[in-house]
Amino acid sequence: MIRTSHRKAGPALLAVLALLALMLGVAARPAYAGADLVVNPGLEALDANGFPVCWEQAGWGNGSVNYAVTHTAHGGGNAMQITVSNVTTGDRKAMMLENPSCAPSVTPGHQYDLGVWYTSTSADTVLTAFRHDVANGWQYWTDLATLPVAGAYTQAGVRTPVIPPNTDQITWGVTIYGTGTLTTDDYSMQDATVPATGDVCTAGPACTQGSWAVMPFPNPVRSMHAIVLHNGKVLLMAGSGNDPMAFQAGTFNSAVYDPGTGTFAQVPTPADMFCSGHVQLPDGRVLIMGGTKAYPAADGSHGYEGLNTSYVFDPATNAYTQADDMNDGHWYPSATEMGDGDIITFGGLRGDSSGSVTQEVFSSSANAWQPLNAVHQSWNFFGLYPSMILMQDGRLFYTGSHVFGNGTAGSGASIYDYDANTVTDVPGLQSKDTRDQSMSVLLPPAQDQRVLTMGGGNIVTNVDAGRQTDIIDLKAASPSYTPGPLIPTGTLANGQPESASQGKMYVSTVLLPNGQVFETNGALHNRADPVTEASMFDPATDTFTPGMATDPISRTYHSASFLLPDGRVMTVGDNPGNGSFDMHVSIYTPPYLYHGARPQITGVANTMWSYGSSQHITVDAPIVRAELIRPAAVTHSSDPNQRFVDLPMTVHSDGSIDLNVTSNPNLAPPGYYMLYVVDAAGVPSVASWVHLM
Ligand SMILES: [Cu+2]
Repeated sequence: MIRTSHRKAGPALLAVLALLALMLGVAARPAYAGADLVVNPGLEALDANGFPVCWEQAGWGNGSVNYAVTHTAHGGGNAMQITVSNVTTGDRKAMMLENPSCAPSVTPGHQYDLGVWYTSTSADTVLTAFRHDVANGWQYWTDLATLPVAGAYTQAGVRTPVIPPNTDQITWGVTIYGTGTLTTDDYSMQDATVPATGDVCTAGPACTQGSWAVMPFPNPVRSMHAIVLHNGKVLLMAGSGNDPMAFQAGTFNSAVYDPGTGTFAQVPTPADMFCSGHVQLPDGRVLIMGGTKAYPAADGSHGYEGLNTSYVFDPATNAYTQADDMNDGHWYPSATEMGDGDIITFGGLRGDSSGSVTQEVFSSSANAWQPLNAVHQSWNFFGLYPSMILMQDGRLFYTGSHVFGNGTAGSGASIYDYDANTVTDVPGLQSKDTRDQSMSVLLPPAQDQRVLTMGGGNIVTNVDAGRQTDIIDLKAASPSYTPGPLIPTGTLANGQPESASQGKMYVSTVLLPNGQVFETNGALHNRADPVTEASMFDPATDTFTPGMATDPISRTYHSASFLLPDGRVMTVGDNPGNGSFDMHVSIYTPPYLYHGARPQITGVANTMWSYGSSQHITVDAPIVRAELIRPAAVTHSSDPNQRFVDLPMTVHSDGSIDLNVTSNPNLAPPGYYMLYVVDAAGVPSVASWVHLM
């Protein structure tokens, strides 16, 4: 270990090294490879107060804490010790000082291997990183690994995610948030960037735009609901399929599609699950709540009415079984899994077709909906299919995306705190009354806690759908939307380009395993005027790349797009105003599948994953990223559970990898996930399924 070479290395030397690396190009071995970028890594240099130079004591909360320099070191004479007792809130850490001469300099796009020797009597520790944004200063970046209890000195190592743009320095350290003693020593940080392989794409436009194929077999059901199952198949639910004749006849449909064989298995469907809510339970079964009790009466005496019934679909048997009833009817309810595995449901229309303000909670452990008096009630009407996204602190973000008409009162977006039972308006959503059938998505990685809301119209006023997008950072103390880039304009059915003010409703977004967000589908007006346009949104730069290949089939109302385990995107549905339903299945092959051999996950030591654990996998080629992507459960452009959770890596000398699983279930609610690895060219593996509990 180079113990002192960087102690005097100020910004100037680091800048020279960085410049040298730039001149050599990223493809060259970085000039400082192998050098330890940590200043005073062995903690041997002490300041006037006897604390290690370039290190600081940080943290918040109650309890008592003692920082000390101990001579029971791993190497040399000093180590840092933090002893914590009687803590109920907060955390403590010894961090690198956030100043230009102490914080390690980094290059955006590179990855770094971090190491630290430690002993710990507490399981409540986490290696935490902060980044310096050249525009906005120091900010929390991400948690990287939980350190297991260790009685003797143990080395923890983790590879950072790719350094985000506009980052010039990072700091990191080990946080302790429970009772115990943590001792650390001999920190290390090395640039681990591997040269990118050459571009081998020979597929012409598909190299940059991807390509679409319309499958030779039709969808057997008018599916407006699509749920990816942990056996890799897709549950397509129609119920009556928005067909009043089928409803009258009691003809309800669903089918399970096998992407491997292109075959469909019809599933007996006991109720009209048209316009129900749905979400995967922690054990991989699918909970379905509500649906259609009645279509509007011909005499106008009532509108759509919501069922209060609920069913569970089991992928092992391809069958529905009835669960107990909810407290209220819900037609177009939301369904969000919470960190404890319970499901919370909001909104929709009741059995008498009025709006439901009854919040419902399904206890996954009790396998039952909870009685009304056991559920906090805000008595707030969140609307129809309100997009409710779980935040890392357990609160819910209502993004403003919804179905039918105007936004909610106030700013049109809010945060609901279930425990405190408070609803707080969130400012900044543009044109909240034209976000009908917009799309919201938690951007990759979930650790960044940023949500993108895009497009939308209004089926009542039927104004042109807009191009507006809004982005929010939910880590902020008082989160507020800010305008994002405009959705690229597309082409209307008559071949005319959209005007500069025309955008889309019925937008779909799909989180891809390379960390990009594919945007497709949409129309200018209520069930009319499809827009041909697809783009790629990059969360690292908040920009759209327009001109992706477009689906040969128009996809508007009641369409859905979602990620298949093999890394392709499946698209179904379209239900225009004439009442027809498109039965074609389209598959999008993203550009990354034209760029050479895919890395393969050759082994997953254990497919049952626990929070805060480290999971061993083997791969057949060097990789730069690994993540969990939650399988889709989408309807009406809405999948509030869609998320991409980074798995910081520890790479061993034999090429095998340990993946560090977040300790926070709110970042990755329990259930089955698709595990992907991605190589330096951005090419992902096929997913392996893991069960996080
Ligand atoms: Cu609908």
